[in-house]
Amino acid sequence: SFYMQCLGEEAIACAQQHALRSGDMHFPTYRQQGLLISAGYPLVTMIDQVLSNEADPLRGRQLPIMYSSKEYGFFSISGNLATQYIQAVGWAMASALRGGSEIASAWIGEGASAESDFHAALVFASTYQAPVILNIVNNHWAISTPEDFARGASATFADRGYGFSIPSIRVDGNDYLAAYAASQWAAERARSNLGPTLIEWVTLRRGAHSTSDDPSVYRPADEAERFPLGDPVERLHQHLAALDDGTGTWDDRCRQSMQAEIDAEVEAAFAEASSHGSVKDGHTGRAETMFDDVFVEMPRHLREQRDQVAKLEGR
Ligand SMILES: Cc1ncc(C[n+]2csc(CCOP(=O)(O)OP(=O)(O)O)c2C)c(N)n1
Repeated sequence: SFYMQCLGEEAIACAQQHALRSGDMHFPTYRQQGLLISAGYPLVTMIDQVLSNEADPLRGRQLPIMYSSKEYGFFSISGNLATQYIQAVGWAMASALRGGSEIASAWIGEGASAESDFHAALVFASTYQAPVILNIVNNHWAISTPEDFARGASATFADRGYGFSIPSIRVDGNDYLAAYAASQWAAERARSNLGPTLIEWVTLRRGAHSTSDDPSVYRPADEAERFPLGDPVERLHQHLAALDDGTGTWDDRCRQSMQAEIDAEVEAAFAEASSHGSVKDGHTGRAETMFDDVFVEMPRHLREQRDQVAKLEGR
């Protein structure tokens, strides 16, 4: 029913996932599905949620693309943007207070960085030297609003960190190796008690904002071709091809066969998830499950309502 792509910004989340460890926690927006995919979270389960079928792990309580997996270090996505920042900083402060080595990673788009939660989070991150990575994904668009609107008088989004004495850098987000190296550096700083690091990732949203958006009405059709940082997948291919010493470790043939393998994997995952049904054919979670997981001990009146729903549905 609804989907949001990360086309053109895949390198950032995919690379950062490999710089963090099990036990760390990401506080993502809807545009970091790469964190889950590169951590090996099952594609079938992601598609189950997109189809809102009976196997949806969140049982229809979230928007289709708002995943949640504590086990994979992926905090439940909130539709209220910028909340991720204060939650991540609070989580990182708690980790430090416990004497733990786990770090947090906060995610925000450049548009949402104009929210007051962003600035409140930076005050606390700086004051308490919280072990957190503060990611700003500057993909140049906040739906139809260009990035310079949210940036205002600042030269860059990274500049915002300096006012809080937070080390802040701007990184080519379409270079997978740079995304990995910068993430590793920031993670290492957090783990060594050197506090927060702010990273502005420069990239481009190549697709629509969401399936409800039509970018052709507000931006040029050839923007992606003209973007100087290119495409992250193409650039990773070029990095790998440059390492090939003629023995065929990575060339166009390898790329084609890997592409075919991945296409087949996605198609198979889609077929498997579709076999669990979808919201369209009525194979959704049972209505009475809406009462589960809310109270440790469910109050009597809710137990009664749950039983009434089950009865109405013939169970
Ligand atoms: C607090 C809040 N305000 C407004 C919205 C509506 N909204 C959803 S996405 C979006 C644009 C966000 O742009 P940006 O932060 O640049 O992230 P991007 O979508 O480009 O990844 C807006 C305004 C929201 N979800 N939450």
